[in-house]
Amino acid sequence: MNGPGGDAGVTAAGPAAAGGTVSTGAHDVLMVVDVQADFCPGGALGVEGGFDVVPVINGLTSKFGRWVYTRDWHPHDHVSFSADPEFRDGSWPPHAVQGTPGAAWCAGLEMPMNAILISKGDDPALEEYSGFPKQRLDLAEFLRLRKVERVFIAGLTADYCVKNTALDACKAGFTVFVVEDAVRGVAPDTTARAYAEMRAAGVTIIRSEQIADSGNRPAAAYDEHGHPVHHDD
Ligand code: VGL
Ligand code: ZN
Repeated sequence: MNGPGGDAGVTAAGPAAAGGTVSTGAHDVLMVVDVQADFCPGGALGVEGGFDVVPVINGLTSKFGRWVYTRDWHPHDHVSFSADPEFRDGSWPPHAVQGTPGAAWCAGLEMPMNAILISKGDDPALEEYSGFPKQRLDLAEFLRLRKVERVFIAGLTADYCVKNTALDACKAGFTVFVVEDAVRGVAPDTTARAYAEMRAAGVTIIRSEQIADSGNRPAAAYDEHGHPVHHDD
């Protein structure tokens, strides 16, 4: 083996950025960000092409052994909601309200049974774009303890939650990939700036067809009796 996931020395900004292949393996996680009805066409904050990410993401899940799915999960009186929304940071229409159809997953999104679910934005007073929310579970530490080294990010929206998730993943020390054909943004200008910011932070932008599967998977966390297994490596 020659690096995380068993790929032959492919690292961030290396061959992958140049169009090469990245092989996923035991030290990788797929993070699927906010693929919810309200961010898809017809939803309160629907983005162009939002539905198109669903089949791409569904095609990626089998190439990973760990998955985190995040969802925006706002109370009805969330601080970001405006009666006269400008569709920018701090001025959104009510969206992804807990328990409403708009907060449900986009039609057709598949989810592995043992995916981790992160709900965020549920404090009325706090905006929480990132899938590494500062409250409660320390997701970065959770992933580190499970030997995760690389985070592959897909979902909605490029300019807000995907961007903030990718930047936080970088800050937490992970090698970060954003799968651009599995991502859509709110607006072209903010999306272009988001990609520039992510690149500057060290994120590698790739396409789903560059992602191959080494077949390596994380070691089992439980034995056949359902008891936790402790691995030293
Ligand atoms: C998002 C705007 C407001 C997102 C969430 O998921 O990117 N965007 N809330
Ligand atoms: Zn939101």
